[in-house]
Order: sequence, then C-alpha cells, then structure tokens
Amino acid sequence: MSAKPGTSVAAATVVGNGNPSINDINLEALSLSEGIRESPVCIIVLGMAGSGKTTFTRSLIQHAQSQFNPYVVNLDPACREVPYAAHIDIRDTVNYKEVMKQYQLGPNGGIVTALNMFTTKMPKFAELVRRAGERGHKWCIIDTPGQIEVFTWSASGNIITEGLATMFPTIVVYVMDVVRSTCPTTFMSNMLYACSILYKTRLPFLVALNKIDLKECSFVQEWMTDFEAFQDALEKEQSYVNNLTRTMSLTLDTFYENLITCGVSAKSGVGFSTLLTHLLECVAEYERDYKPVYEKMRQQRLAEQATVPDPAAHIEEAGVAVPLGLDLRDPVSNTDNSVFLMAPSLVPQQLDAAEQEMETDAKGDLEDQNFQSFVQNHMTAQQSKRDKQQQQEQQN
Ligand SMILES: Nc1nc2c(ncn2[C@@H]2O[C@H](COP(=O)(O)OP(=O)(O)O)[C@@H](O)[C@H]2O)c(=O)[nH]1
Ligand SMILES: [Mg+2]
Repeated sequence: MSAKPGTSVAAATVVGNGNPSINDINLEALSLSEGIRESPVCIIVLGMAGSGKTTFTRSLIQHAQSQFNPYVVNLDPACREVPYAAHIDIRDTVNYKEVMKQYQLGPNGGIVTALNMFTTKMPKFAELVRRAGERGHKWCIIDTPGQIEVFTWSASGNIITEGLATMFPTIVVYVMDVVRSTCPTTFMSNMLYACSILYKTRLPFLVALNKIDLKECSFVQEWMTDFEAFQDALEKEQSYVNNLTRTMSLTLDTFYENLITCGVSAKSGVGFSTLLTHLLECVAEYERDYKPVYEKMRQQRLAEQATVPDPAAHIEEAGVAVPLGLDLRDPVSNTDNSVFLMAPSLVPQQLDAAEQEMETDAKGDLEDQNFQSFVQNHMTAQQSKRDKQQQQEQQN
C-alpha cells in the first residue's frame, strides 16, 4: 500500500527507497541536449473510468517485477488507496480536497488542478525517473486518473506524455473493459476514443482487453478484423446511431490494421505473459519508428532555444517596459515608465497658471466679440425693419 496522502498543497514527499522530497530534487543530468535514454521504458496506462487501470497496474508490476524491476507512479489524485506500492504518488505532492476547498472547485476541477500543480514539477519528476533508470529500474509504470479525459484532454496530460516521450522510450497501454463493450455502439465509441489518443500521443499503442475472466474477448478481435461480423452484430441492435456506427467502422479499418490487442484479466493475471511479449514489441517499435521522430523534435527545440533572442537584450525594439506591480489605482502620469491607458494625444495636458489665464482671456475676448457682433447685427436688422414699415406708411 502507498503512503497516506500529504495534507498541504505545498507538501511534497516521495515514498519508497528513502527517496528525497520532490522539491529537494536537484536537476543534475536532465537536459535536452542529452538525447533519449535507454531506460526506463515509460508505460502510460490509460482507459475509461472503471476499465481496470489500477488493477491492471498492480498485475503488471507483479508480472514484470523479476525481469524489469518497475518504478511505479500513481497520478490519480482522487483515489482512496492503490493496491500497489508507488514510488511516486501524486497524493503526496498535492492534496486534491484541499485544492477544491482553497480554489472553490468541484471534484473534476479539483482533480484537473491537482494534476496541473503536479505538472509544474515535471522537470523534477523526470529527474526522479532518470535516476530510477540509473538504479536499475528498466520500466516505469504510470497509472493515470480514473476519468480518462483528465489526462488525455488536459494540458498537463500532454506535458507529461510529451515530456517523458522526448526523454525516455514511452508507450501507451489502453485498458478496455470487454464486459462494457459487448454492445457494438459502446465498443465503437471506446475504439474512437482509443483512436483519438493514438493520433494525439503519436506513441506505440497497445490495447489491453481487460476482464476476460468475466467475458471472452474473441468477439472484439473478430469485430476488428471482420467487417461483416461487426455489421451483423450491429443489425441485431436497434439504435438510432447505427448508420453512424457503420460508417465509423469503415473509417476505423486502417486504425485496426496496425493495432496490437491482448486479452487479459487484471484481477486473475491471465494473459499477462503474452502482454509482456507485446510490450517488448512496442518498445522495439518506439526505437525503430518513433525515436527518430522524437529525436527530430528534440533537435528542433534545441535549434529554437539557440535562436530565440534574449528579450532583455532587445527591450528597445520590443517597446517600453511595463513596470511590474503597477498599482492600477495610481493616477495616470506621463512619465517615461508609465503605461498609457489613453492614447498620448488624448491625455489632458497640464498648463501653467499664466498660460491658463491667457487662454481664458483669449477665449473671453472671442466670446465678447461674438456677442457684440450679434447685438450689432440684431440692431441693424431691427432698424431696417422699422425703415421698411415707415416707407410703407408714407406710401399709404
Ligand atoms: N472481474 C474483474 N474485475 C476487474 C478486473 N480489473 C478490474 N476489475 C474491477 O473493476 C473495478 C474498477 O477497477 P479499477 O482498477 O479501480 O479501475 P480504474 O478506474 O480504471 O483504475 C474494480 O472493482 C476492479 O476490481 C478484471 O480483470 N476482472
Ligand atoms: Mg484507478
């Protein structure tokens, strides 16, 4: 069993083998310039809630122990307890209930935020994984949060997956509950999810068809290889999404072609020796196909780092620096360091007293002149009116 979760958000303790706190880790050898290491191989365990990820992780640890001495990571901040001894447990770094309280979040927001907080320590996490590799851990197994989207559709999930894949050989195991997939439409949505993760992560991918102690998985493998068999199953189901599912199954054909599947029971351990063989195939696939791609990405990042100019050196080109910590209640001034909240031409100009007096005088004179000419014009108009009246009276 793992250690009890920490109590404060800032607390960070890593358990097992007398490891130091994650905050105390000094980044020694981790750098982009070093290249992808041989070990440990990172195995990220993904799958829908309740598909059996945690139980699968436990079984995988047991089966891989003697050969691969796995280093174990739990990234689910909301689980009560895990059935294995974790070397790194997110619950020791972040207390998700405390996060919910402090940031007034619901359970989902709390879990996502907890994972985000953990991800801020990604370099230290990666350093621990690197050190584990040096100590002889050939595999690093990573159990992810119960709700799959917390990991697959969050920035932190991306950062963790990509971060690991650019430093270590990394593969994804998608755990699928065969009992829940007997309905063709549910099977299809599960497969679409798997497909989207495959294209998103761009990593070797293995589908573990779990819970075969309850239901044989040959029907899933048949649906994947035989289009007609899937259509027959679909015919028997009265569902308004049948047409969509039919079209989707055609689309997924290419996805199925290269997909490795393996039936297992995480509970009883059946199928795990075959699974280990498939995992080794995935590692070879990473070395052969994926490593060159990640190597290229790493080189690009190095090149970017070398060409990105130091912003401080180009401050004049970038514009006037905005002082940090500016109190927005401060009156707007026109000193060189200030932020212009109005276009400079619209900021009222301060005039000195004499100038102000002169300006009011000038204005007053103009107004006086205008008034006098108005009166003059008015009097002239009145006079000409009276003259006209007199002329008319004389004519009559
Ligand atoms: N019968 C059977 N039950 C399983 C198997 N794997 C997991 N379970 C059960 O499925 C439930 C969810 O498993 P869990 O590992 O917590 O799923 P997670 O949310 O994906 O981590 C638990 O009740 C497990 O005991 C299996 O291979 N066979
Ligand atoms: Mg779990």
